[in-house]
Amino acid sequence: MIGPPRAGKTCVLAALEPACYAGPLDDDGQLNLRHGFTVDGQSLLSGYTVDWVTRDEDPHSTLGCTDYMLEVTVQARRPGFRSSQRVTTIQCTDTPGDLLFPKQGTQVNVDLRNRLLGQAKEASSIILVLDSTASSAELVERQLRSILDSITSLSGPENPGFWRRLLRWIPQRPQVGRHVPLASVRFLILLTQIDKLAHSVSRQLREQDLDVSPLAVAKAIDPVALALELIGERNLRRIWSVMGRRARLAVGVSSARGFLRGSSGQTFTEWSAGRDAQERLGAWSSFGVYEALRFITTGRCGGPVKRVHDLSELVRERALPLDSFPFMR
Ligand SMILES: Nc1nc2c(ncn2[C@@H]2O[C@H](COP(=O)(O)OP(=O)(O)OP(=O)(O)O)[C@@H](O)[C@H]2O)c(=O)[nH]1
Ligand SMILES: [Mg+2]
Repeated sequence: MIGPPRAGKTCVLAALEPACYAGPLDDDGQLNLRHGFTVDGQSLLSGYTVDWVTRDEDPHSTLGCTDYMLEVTVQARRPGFRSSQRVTTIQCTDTPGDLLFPKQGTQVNVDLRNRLLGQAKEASSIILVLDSTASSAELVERQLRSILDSITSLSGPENPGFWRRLLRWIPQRPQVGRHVPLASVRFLILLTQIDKLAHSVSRQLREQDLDVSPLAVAKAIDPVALALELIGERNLRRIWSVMGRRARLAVGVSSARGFLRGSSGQTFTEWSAGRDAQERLGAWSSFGVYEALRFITTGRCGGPVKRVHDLSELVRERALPLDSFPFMR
């Protein structure tokens, strides 16, 4: 999990487990995700959740790389067949934002950065987390190219994968500057804190006598158009260009804070003010977090996570992703 500082990486991680128990999210009933933390991370992440949801206490900025083991059970139900279960264990690394995306002048721990890049090079999935309400275009433009160069370069992996080990036996030219496609089979660009953006759009619409709830706004946002807006066509194309032939790229919007389901569609933040811990915990449910985990585990897209099938989709046709809202037409 990589992304600029304060993008919301830790909050998304903390919301993964509760998101799996928030209700019947898979409409077609074919997949069901459950997961549990199997090692040290467990109490830490649920502690963050409780403090944040019940008392609005922010998690501290992540200082080092922290590994969590997630165990995801995928239940496939097909009519006429006995349901089958597949358990996927994911080692997930939460990273400090300023390790890969330092602001200018920030001292970076180079050893830790290189270790993380080595890990990203071998990762089956990469989630690039971006705050949908903050401009990270400059940081991404400054850093993304060198990150992608490092994780696709042929030279110097600490722990080379099978093909890279094999390639070493074949006499070859010096590998400096040579690149291979990204080893990851899934790349998700996750645009977080969408509750804040949806809330402000909903307010603007109300001023124009359009009554659209924040949840309805969040559901109508086109993730790819928003990503184009946030980091630009060039950066999305950079990511596309390093993907392997069978790898999948998806863009999603999410909110770890979430919305109230049902008719009001308020954001959790506006609803929870002045309410006690018990009430808050009962009502809290994230948005798009479950779908992000489902993509990482199964490659399946849906809801607020959209797959990018072709380079031609990464074109900034519209000035604003809001143009794609059905109620704006
Ligand atoms: N409203 C809202 N705020 C959020 C959401 N997710 C995160 N935040 C806020 O965003 C801030 C940063 O969240 P973190 O999860 O700590 O961000 P991070 O990417 O882990 O940051 P670093 O560890 O510093 O790299 C905190 O103040 C959170 O309260 C969300 O879905 N909605
Ligand atoms: Mg963090």
